[in-house]
Amino acid sequence: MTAINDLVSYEARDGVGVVTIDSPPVNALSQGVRAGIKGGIEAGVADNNVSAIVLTCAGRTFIAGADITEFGKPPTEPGLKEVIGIIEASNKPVIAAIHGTALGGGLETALGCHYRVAVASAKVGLPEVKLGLLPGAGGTQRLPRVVGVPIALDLITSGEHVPAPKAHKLGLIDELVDGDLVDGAIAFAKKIVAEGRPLVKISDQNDKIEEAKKTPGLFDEFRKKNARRFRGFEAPENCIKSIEAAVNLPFDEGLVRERELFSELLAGEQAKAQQYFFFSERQAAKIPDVPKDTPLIDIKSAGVIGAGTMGGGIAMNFLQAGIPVIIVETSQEALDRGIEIIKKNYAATVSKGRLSQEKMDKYLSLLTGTTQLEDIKDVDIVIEAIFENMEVKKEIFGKLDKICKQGAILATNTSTLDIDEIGAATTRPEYVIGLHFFSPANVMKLLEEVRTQKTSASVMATCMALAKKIGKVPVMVRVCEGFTGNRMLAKRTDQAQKLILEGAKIEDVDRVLYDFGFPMGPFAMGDLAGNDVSWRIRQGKGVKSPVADAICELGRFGQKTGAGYYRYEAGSRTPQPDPVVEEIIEKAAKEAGVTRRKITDEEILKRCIYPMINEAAKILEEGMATRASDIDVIWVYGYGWPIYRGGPTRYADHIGVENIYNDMLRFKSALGGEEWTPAPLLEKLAKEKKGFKDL
Ligand code: T1G
Repeated sequence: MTAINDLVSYEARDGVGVVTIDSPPVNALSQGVRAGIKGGIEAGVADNNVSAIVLTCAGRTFIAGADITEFGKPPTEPGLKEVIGIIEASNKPVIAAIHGTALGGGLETALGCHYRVAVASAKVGLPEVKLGLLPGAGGTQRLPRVVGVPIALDLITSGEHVPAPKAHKLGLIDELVDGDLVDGAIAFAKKIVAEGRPLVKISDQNDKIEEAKKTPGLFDEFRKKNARRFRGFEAPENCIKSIEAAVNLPFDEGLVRERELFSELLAGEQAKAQQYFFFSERQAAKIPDVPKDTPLIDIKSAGVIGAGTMGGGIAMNFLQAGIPVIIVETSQEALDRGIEIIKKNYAATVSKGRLSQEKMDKYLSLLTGTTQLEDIKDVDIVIEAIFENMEVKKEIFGKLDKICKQGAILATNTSTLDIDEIGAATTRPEYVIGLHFFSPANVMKLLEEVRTQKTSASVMATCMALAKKIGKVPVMVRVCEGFTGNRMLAKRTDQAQKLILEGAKIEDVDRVLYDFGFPMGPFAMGDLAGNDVSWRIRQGKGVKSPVADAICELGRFGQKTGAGYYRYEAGSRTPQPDPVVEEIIEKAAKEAGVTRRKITDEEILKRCIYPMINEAAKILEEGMATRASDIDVIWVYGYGWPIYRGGPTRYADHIGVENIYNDMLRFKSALGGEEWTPAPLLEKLAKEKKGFKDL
């Protein structure tokens, strides 16, 4: 074994040169790794004792991509394209041996090899688009030459990971290896040498390119078909353009065009925001006062209390992770209804071809319904998802405390109530935690985890790990009114209500936030989620909201009643402005003595977003969230904040905290209202000309 450098080694084994990369955690293509690969390949080419070369990785995975931590720094030699060129130019076959995830530059490196083998558990993909980029080392030129342009368009603009068996069918992987990967790769190398198989250079293969030339309209059709999905993003369009270059230009010119389109994205704000978000999401998993090696509680079964919309969605997450669920309702009728909704949700996914009937049956086989609370006595975790009422919750937690085995975690899905108070209703407050799912609970990725003063480190560590297991992104916050997400949402909601009283049209407020990048504006969202949900919460707190209350008093709960802030034609979900609501608003404005006026889009946007940012500063000052970036993760995954803007605090830094501070003072003098008093932290950052990133 020869060390090429401290990250890459070379060894001749049985007539085959084996180049091994060992650069934890994911063998990312740092400068050292690139230099090591170059040296290793050159060693193999020069070694007269070998007739082929295998490129493989130690540790958990094949190369997982370029080293994202190097982005934004001056490029260093050798560049990845140069390294891939050396591999492809080798006069001996180079075989990539893939395990784990060959992603981005990792797959591009493998595509520069003459052959690729993989274990069945491996996955391959070009996820650069998720970082606001495109595959910048030949991926947009080579992948279409292997799988064809239509599939390459899907894979590159989605960034999805392709399991090795499917990649094998697509021709991306030449052979699936059973047993030891390197042994299998060496055997494969010897086989192709013995058979005299050619050095397959993907860059020379043009049949799939010629195929694409027969349907020139395919690119614009793809654009139209995905317009909604790509809305607001810059990277997908550049991905498409780069693949178009693969069809319209010779390979080498296509590489040049790819680099131009890549560089455009790399220099842009969206790529910086999405790369920031990539690390923010991973940072959120770390809780400063919960050591990495904190012992976890083994979660083998779950109980869900309440089979309503939230309870059913929560149960589905566990079923899909293979965790049996006992779901409890107060009556057989409510239980049957809840389980029927779960079945319908799965059946709908099966009918769309996104879930097999076999998997649906498997999930449902793990579900047990009961009206007897005692039946959950042996589960490892209970998630309560019942009516948002403190007395009801305290009563149920008192019962759970008596029924559930010692060591079981007792979680509540409450979105507004004090979890310290709920925990105090038990003799095990250290096992009580908030697991705040977002509706629809089986779809939204965010899981806002709420620690009380007493929640133990082990329970927190367990629930953070459990979140990942059930496909959620967890963020740990502390107990305050609305926790972190809804506490900030309340500020946006408050401003939206004031804006329509003061003269902004409902559809204008929604349009401005939709154009900002949210999936929908606050009024359309209310109509979708049901305006009665927040109405009941306001009633519980004795809080008035003139327009929102007025429409609910008319039974205008939204889409489910055919009318809310908008009206909906029968069978349609398209919001239509409704003169009835305009009259309600004008009447409320008159009663409130508000003089209505034209309000600009700019004012709408700033008044909806800046109070949220101000609230984020208060949340951080109070220690309710650990990091500014945690708040960004909450808003991207919980509320659809456009990921290409990074999140509220990232956006604040982009706009400039000082500018936000000054605008708040202007709104304060123009509109009055405590919401325009800058938080002390916001003022401090502004005065010091700093941002949330400097915290
Ligand atoms: N660069 C640097 N660090 C990375 C990294 C990368 N590409 N990928 C992961 N890490 C770190 C991560 O921050 C974490 O660090 C640790 O590895 C474990 O990651 C030229 C330009 C591979 C599927 O987009 O999708 O190639 O927190 O917690 O859940 O065209 O990481 O432990 O200190 O996510 O098991 C394209 C990104 C890059 C893949 C593993 N590649 N990574 O997931 O572990 S751009 C990607 C992932 C590119 C070329 C272009 C995942 C994973 P720490 P983790 P995981």
